[in-house]
Amino acid sequence: MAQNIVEKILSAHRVSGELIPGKELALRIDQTLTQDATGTMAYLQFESMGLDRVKADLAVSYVDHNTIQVGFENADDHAYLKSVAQRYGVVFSRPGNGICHQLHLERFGKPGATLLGSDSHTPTGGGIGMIAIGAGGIDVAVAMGGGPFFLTCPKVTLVRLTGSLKPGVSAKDVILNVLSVYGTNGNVGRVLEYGGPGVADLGVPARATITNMGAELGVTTSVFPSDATTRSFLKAQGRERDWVELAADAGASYDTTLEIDLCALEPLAACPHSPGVIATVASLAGKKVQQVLIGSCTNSSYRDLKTAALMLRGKKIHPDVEVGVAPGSRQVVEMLAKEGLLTDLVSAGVRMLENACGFCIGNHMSPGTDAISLRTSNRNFEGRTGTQSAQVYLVSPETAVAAALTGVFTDPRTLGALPTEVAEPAAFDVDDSLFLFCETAGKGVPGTAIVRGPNIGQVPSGKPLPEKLDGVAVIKVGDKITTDHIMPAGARLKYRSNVPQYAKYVFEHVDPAFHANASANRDAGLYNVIVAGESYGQGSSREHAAMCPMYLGVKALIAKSIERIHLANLINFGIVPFIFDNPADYGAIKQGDKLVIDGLREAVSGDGKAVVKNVTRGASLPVSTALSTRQKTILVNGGLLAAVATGAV
Ligand code: MIC
Ligand code: SF4
Repeated sequence: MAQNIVEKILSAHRVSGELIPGKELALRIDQTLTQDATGTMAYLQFESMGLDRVKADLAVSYVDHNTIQVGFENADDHAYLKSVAQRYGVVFSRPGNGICHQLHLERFGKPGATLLGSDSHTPTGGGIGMIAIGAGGIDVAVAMGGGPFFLTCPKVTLVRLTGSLKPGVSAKDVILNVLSVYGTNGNVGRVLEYGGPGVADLGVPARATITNMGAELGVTTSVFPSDATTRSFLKAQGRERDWVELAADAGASYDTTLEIDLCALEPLAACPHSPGVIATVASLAGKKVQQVLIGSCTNSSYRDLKTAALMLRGKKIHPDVEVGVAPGSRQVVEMLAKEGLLTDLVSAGVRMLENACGFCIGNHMSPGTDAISLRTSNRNFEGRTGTQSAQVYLVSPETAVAAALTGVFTDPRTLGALPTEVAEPAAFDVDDSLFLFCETAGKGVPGTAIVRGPNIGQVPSGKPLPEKLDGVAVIKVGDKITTDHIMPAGARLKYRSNVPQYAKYVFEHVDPAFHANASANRDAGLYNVIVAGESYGQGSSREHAAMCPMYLGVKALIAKSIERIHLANLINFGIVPFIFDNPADYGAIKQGDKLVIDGLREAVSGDGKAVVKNVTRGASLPVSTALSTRQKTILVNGGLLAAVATGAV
């Protein structure tokens, strides 16, 4: 039977389950990646599984998020990650090497392979034809140990590209266009497969920008074919041997199709405070801009930064705008330096930033009060920059540079002659010396002492599901609550390895009393329940957004809908993810209400149907949770680690 690309890769990696959309599927994972902000917990959980080494073909541990090192915490984390990598046979990417997704694309990704990463932008690998999926750290730990990854078999949408991009319009505008069509919610359980004649017009960095930001749609992943362009990219990275051709069979079928004519696209921007609020740059023209930042795993490739440097050549940035550039990898910096492009950037007045996540995660370069910041990154959630009142717009590198020069939103096409599309080099500068390959790669060095500074905490353990839930609606939130709302990033990130400490900041900017209220309920023997609207848990893969609430005694969430990675994380940490049967019942609970669910354990192990009794208001609200047998076992045992420890899964 004719297969599309997604079906080809999924069927080649199927361990169990069925390739029927909506059914649970277990996949063999070829490669894993972690980054430092999620990695410490992933490796602590891996350690607790008692395995003697990593079993996946390749596991890489990147340090790219918390590289600022204010205080001892980040440095402690790096030392732990380095030692644990050596001990278990994980490749360690030292700070200074670059951003995980850019580096993985450059040095390790393989068309046709599966990649599981503890970061929601792992689908960047889809740019070279991988099925690359973001997941919580514990799922990645299981995959490192050779265990399969369980997911809901997705529906596949074909995004059929025709035509070619006009000068001044680039990959970011393609994905912003897709976001304008599909929005940031309602896309769970879907993969976007790109195809059509327009694919040939896009280089690998452009494809990777598009698959990277597919994460903002909430899809499981996005994938491009592997063709002659992919082959030249891998060849230029000295890895032509990793290339295989990958195309959909003639007559392959898709659930739905979206047609995009690349010629018809124009520069776009995602407006505050969601990647799904799209406007044309032309409609914003003239609006004053205070900050422009180019970089992040979405737009920090050699192609993007060379384009920026050429646009800035011989010019100066506007006196009212601060401009920063954070390259994606050391390779990119070296190539820019050798070609004199770094000089173009610096002499234009750009502040060169470290090749790391940096500004994107809000750990520096916070804009001023009420400032408008144009960024080439992928998320503009409120407060993510570290400045609650800042207004962040997500744009292409071309639009970012246009504003850097003029001080206002400017359609780059109005700037006059734009540089011609940057050609990929025939050979990239390859220098893998900031990767520490374990001498006995994949085997590990059993005697290695693991370095545990005071910032390295313990993994909290979950308690089995009670027969009955006696609880309190500890918080009630609205729609589109992101993991940044639940577990703030930025300056708080450094507590990632220490759950009791990090838990103090759960919902910090939504309800500053959350920690105190939740702790008081827990200490009084009551369970905490979170009540939410649509699309709860958008954004990152950070499992802390489930782990820290679990630590504070949260045992159930009742929402109108829940996003994929977060849903899996809730189950992994023993929090029951209920959906209102009648969305209007959301109005029947207020913060602080006493809630009781009789027969909770029975409901979860059975058909997932339960009734929430709102004791305070005398209402009975039907709720449901759709769980696989494995997920039921995990919840009943109090989470994945507990279930693994008891041998239940
Ligand atoms: C993000 O962009 O929000 C992050 C930080 O990269 C997260 C991972 C994390 O929370 O560490 C992600 O996207 O998964
Ligand atoms: Fe890093 Fe930002 Fe990419 Fe997350 S989105 S991996 S913080 S660059």
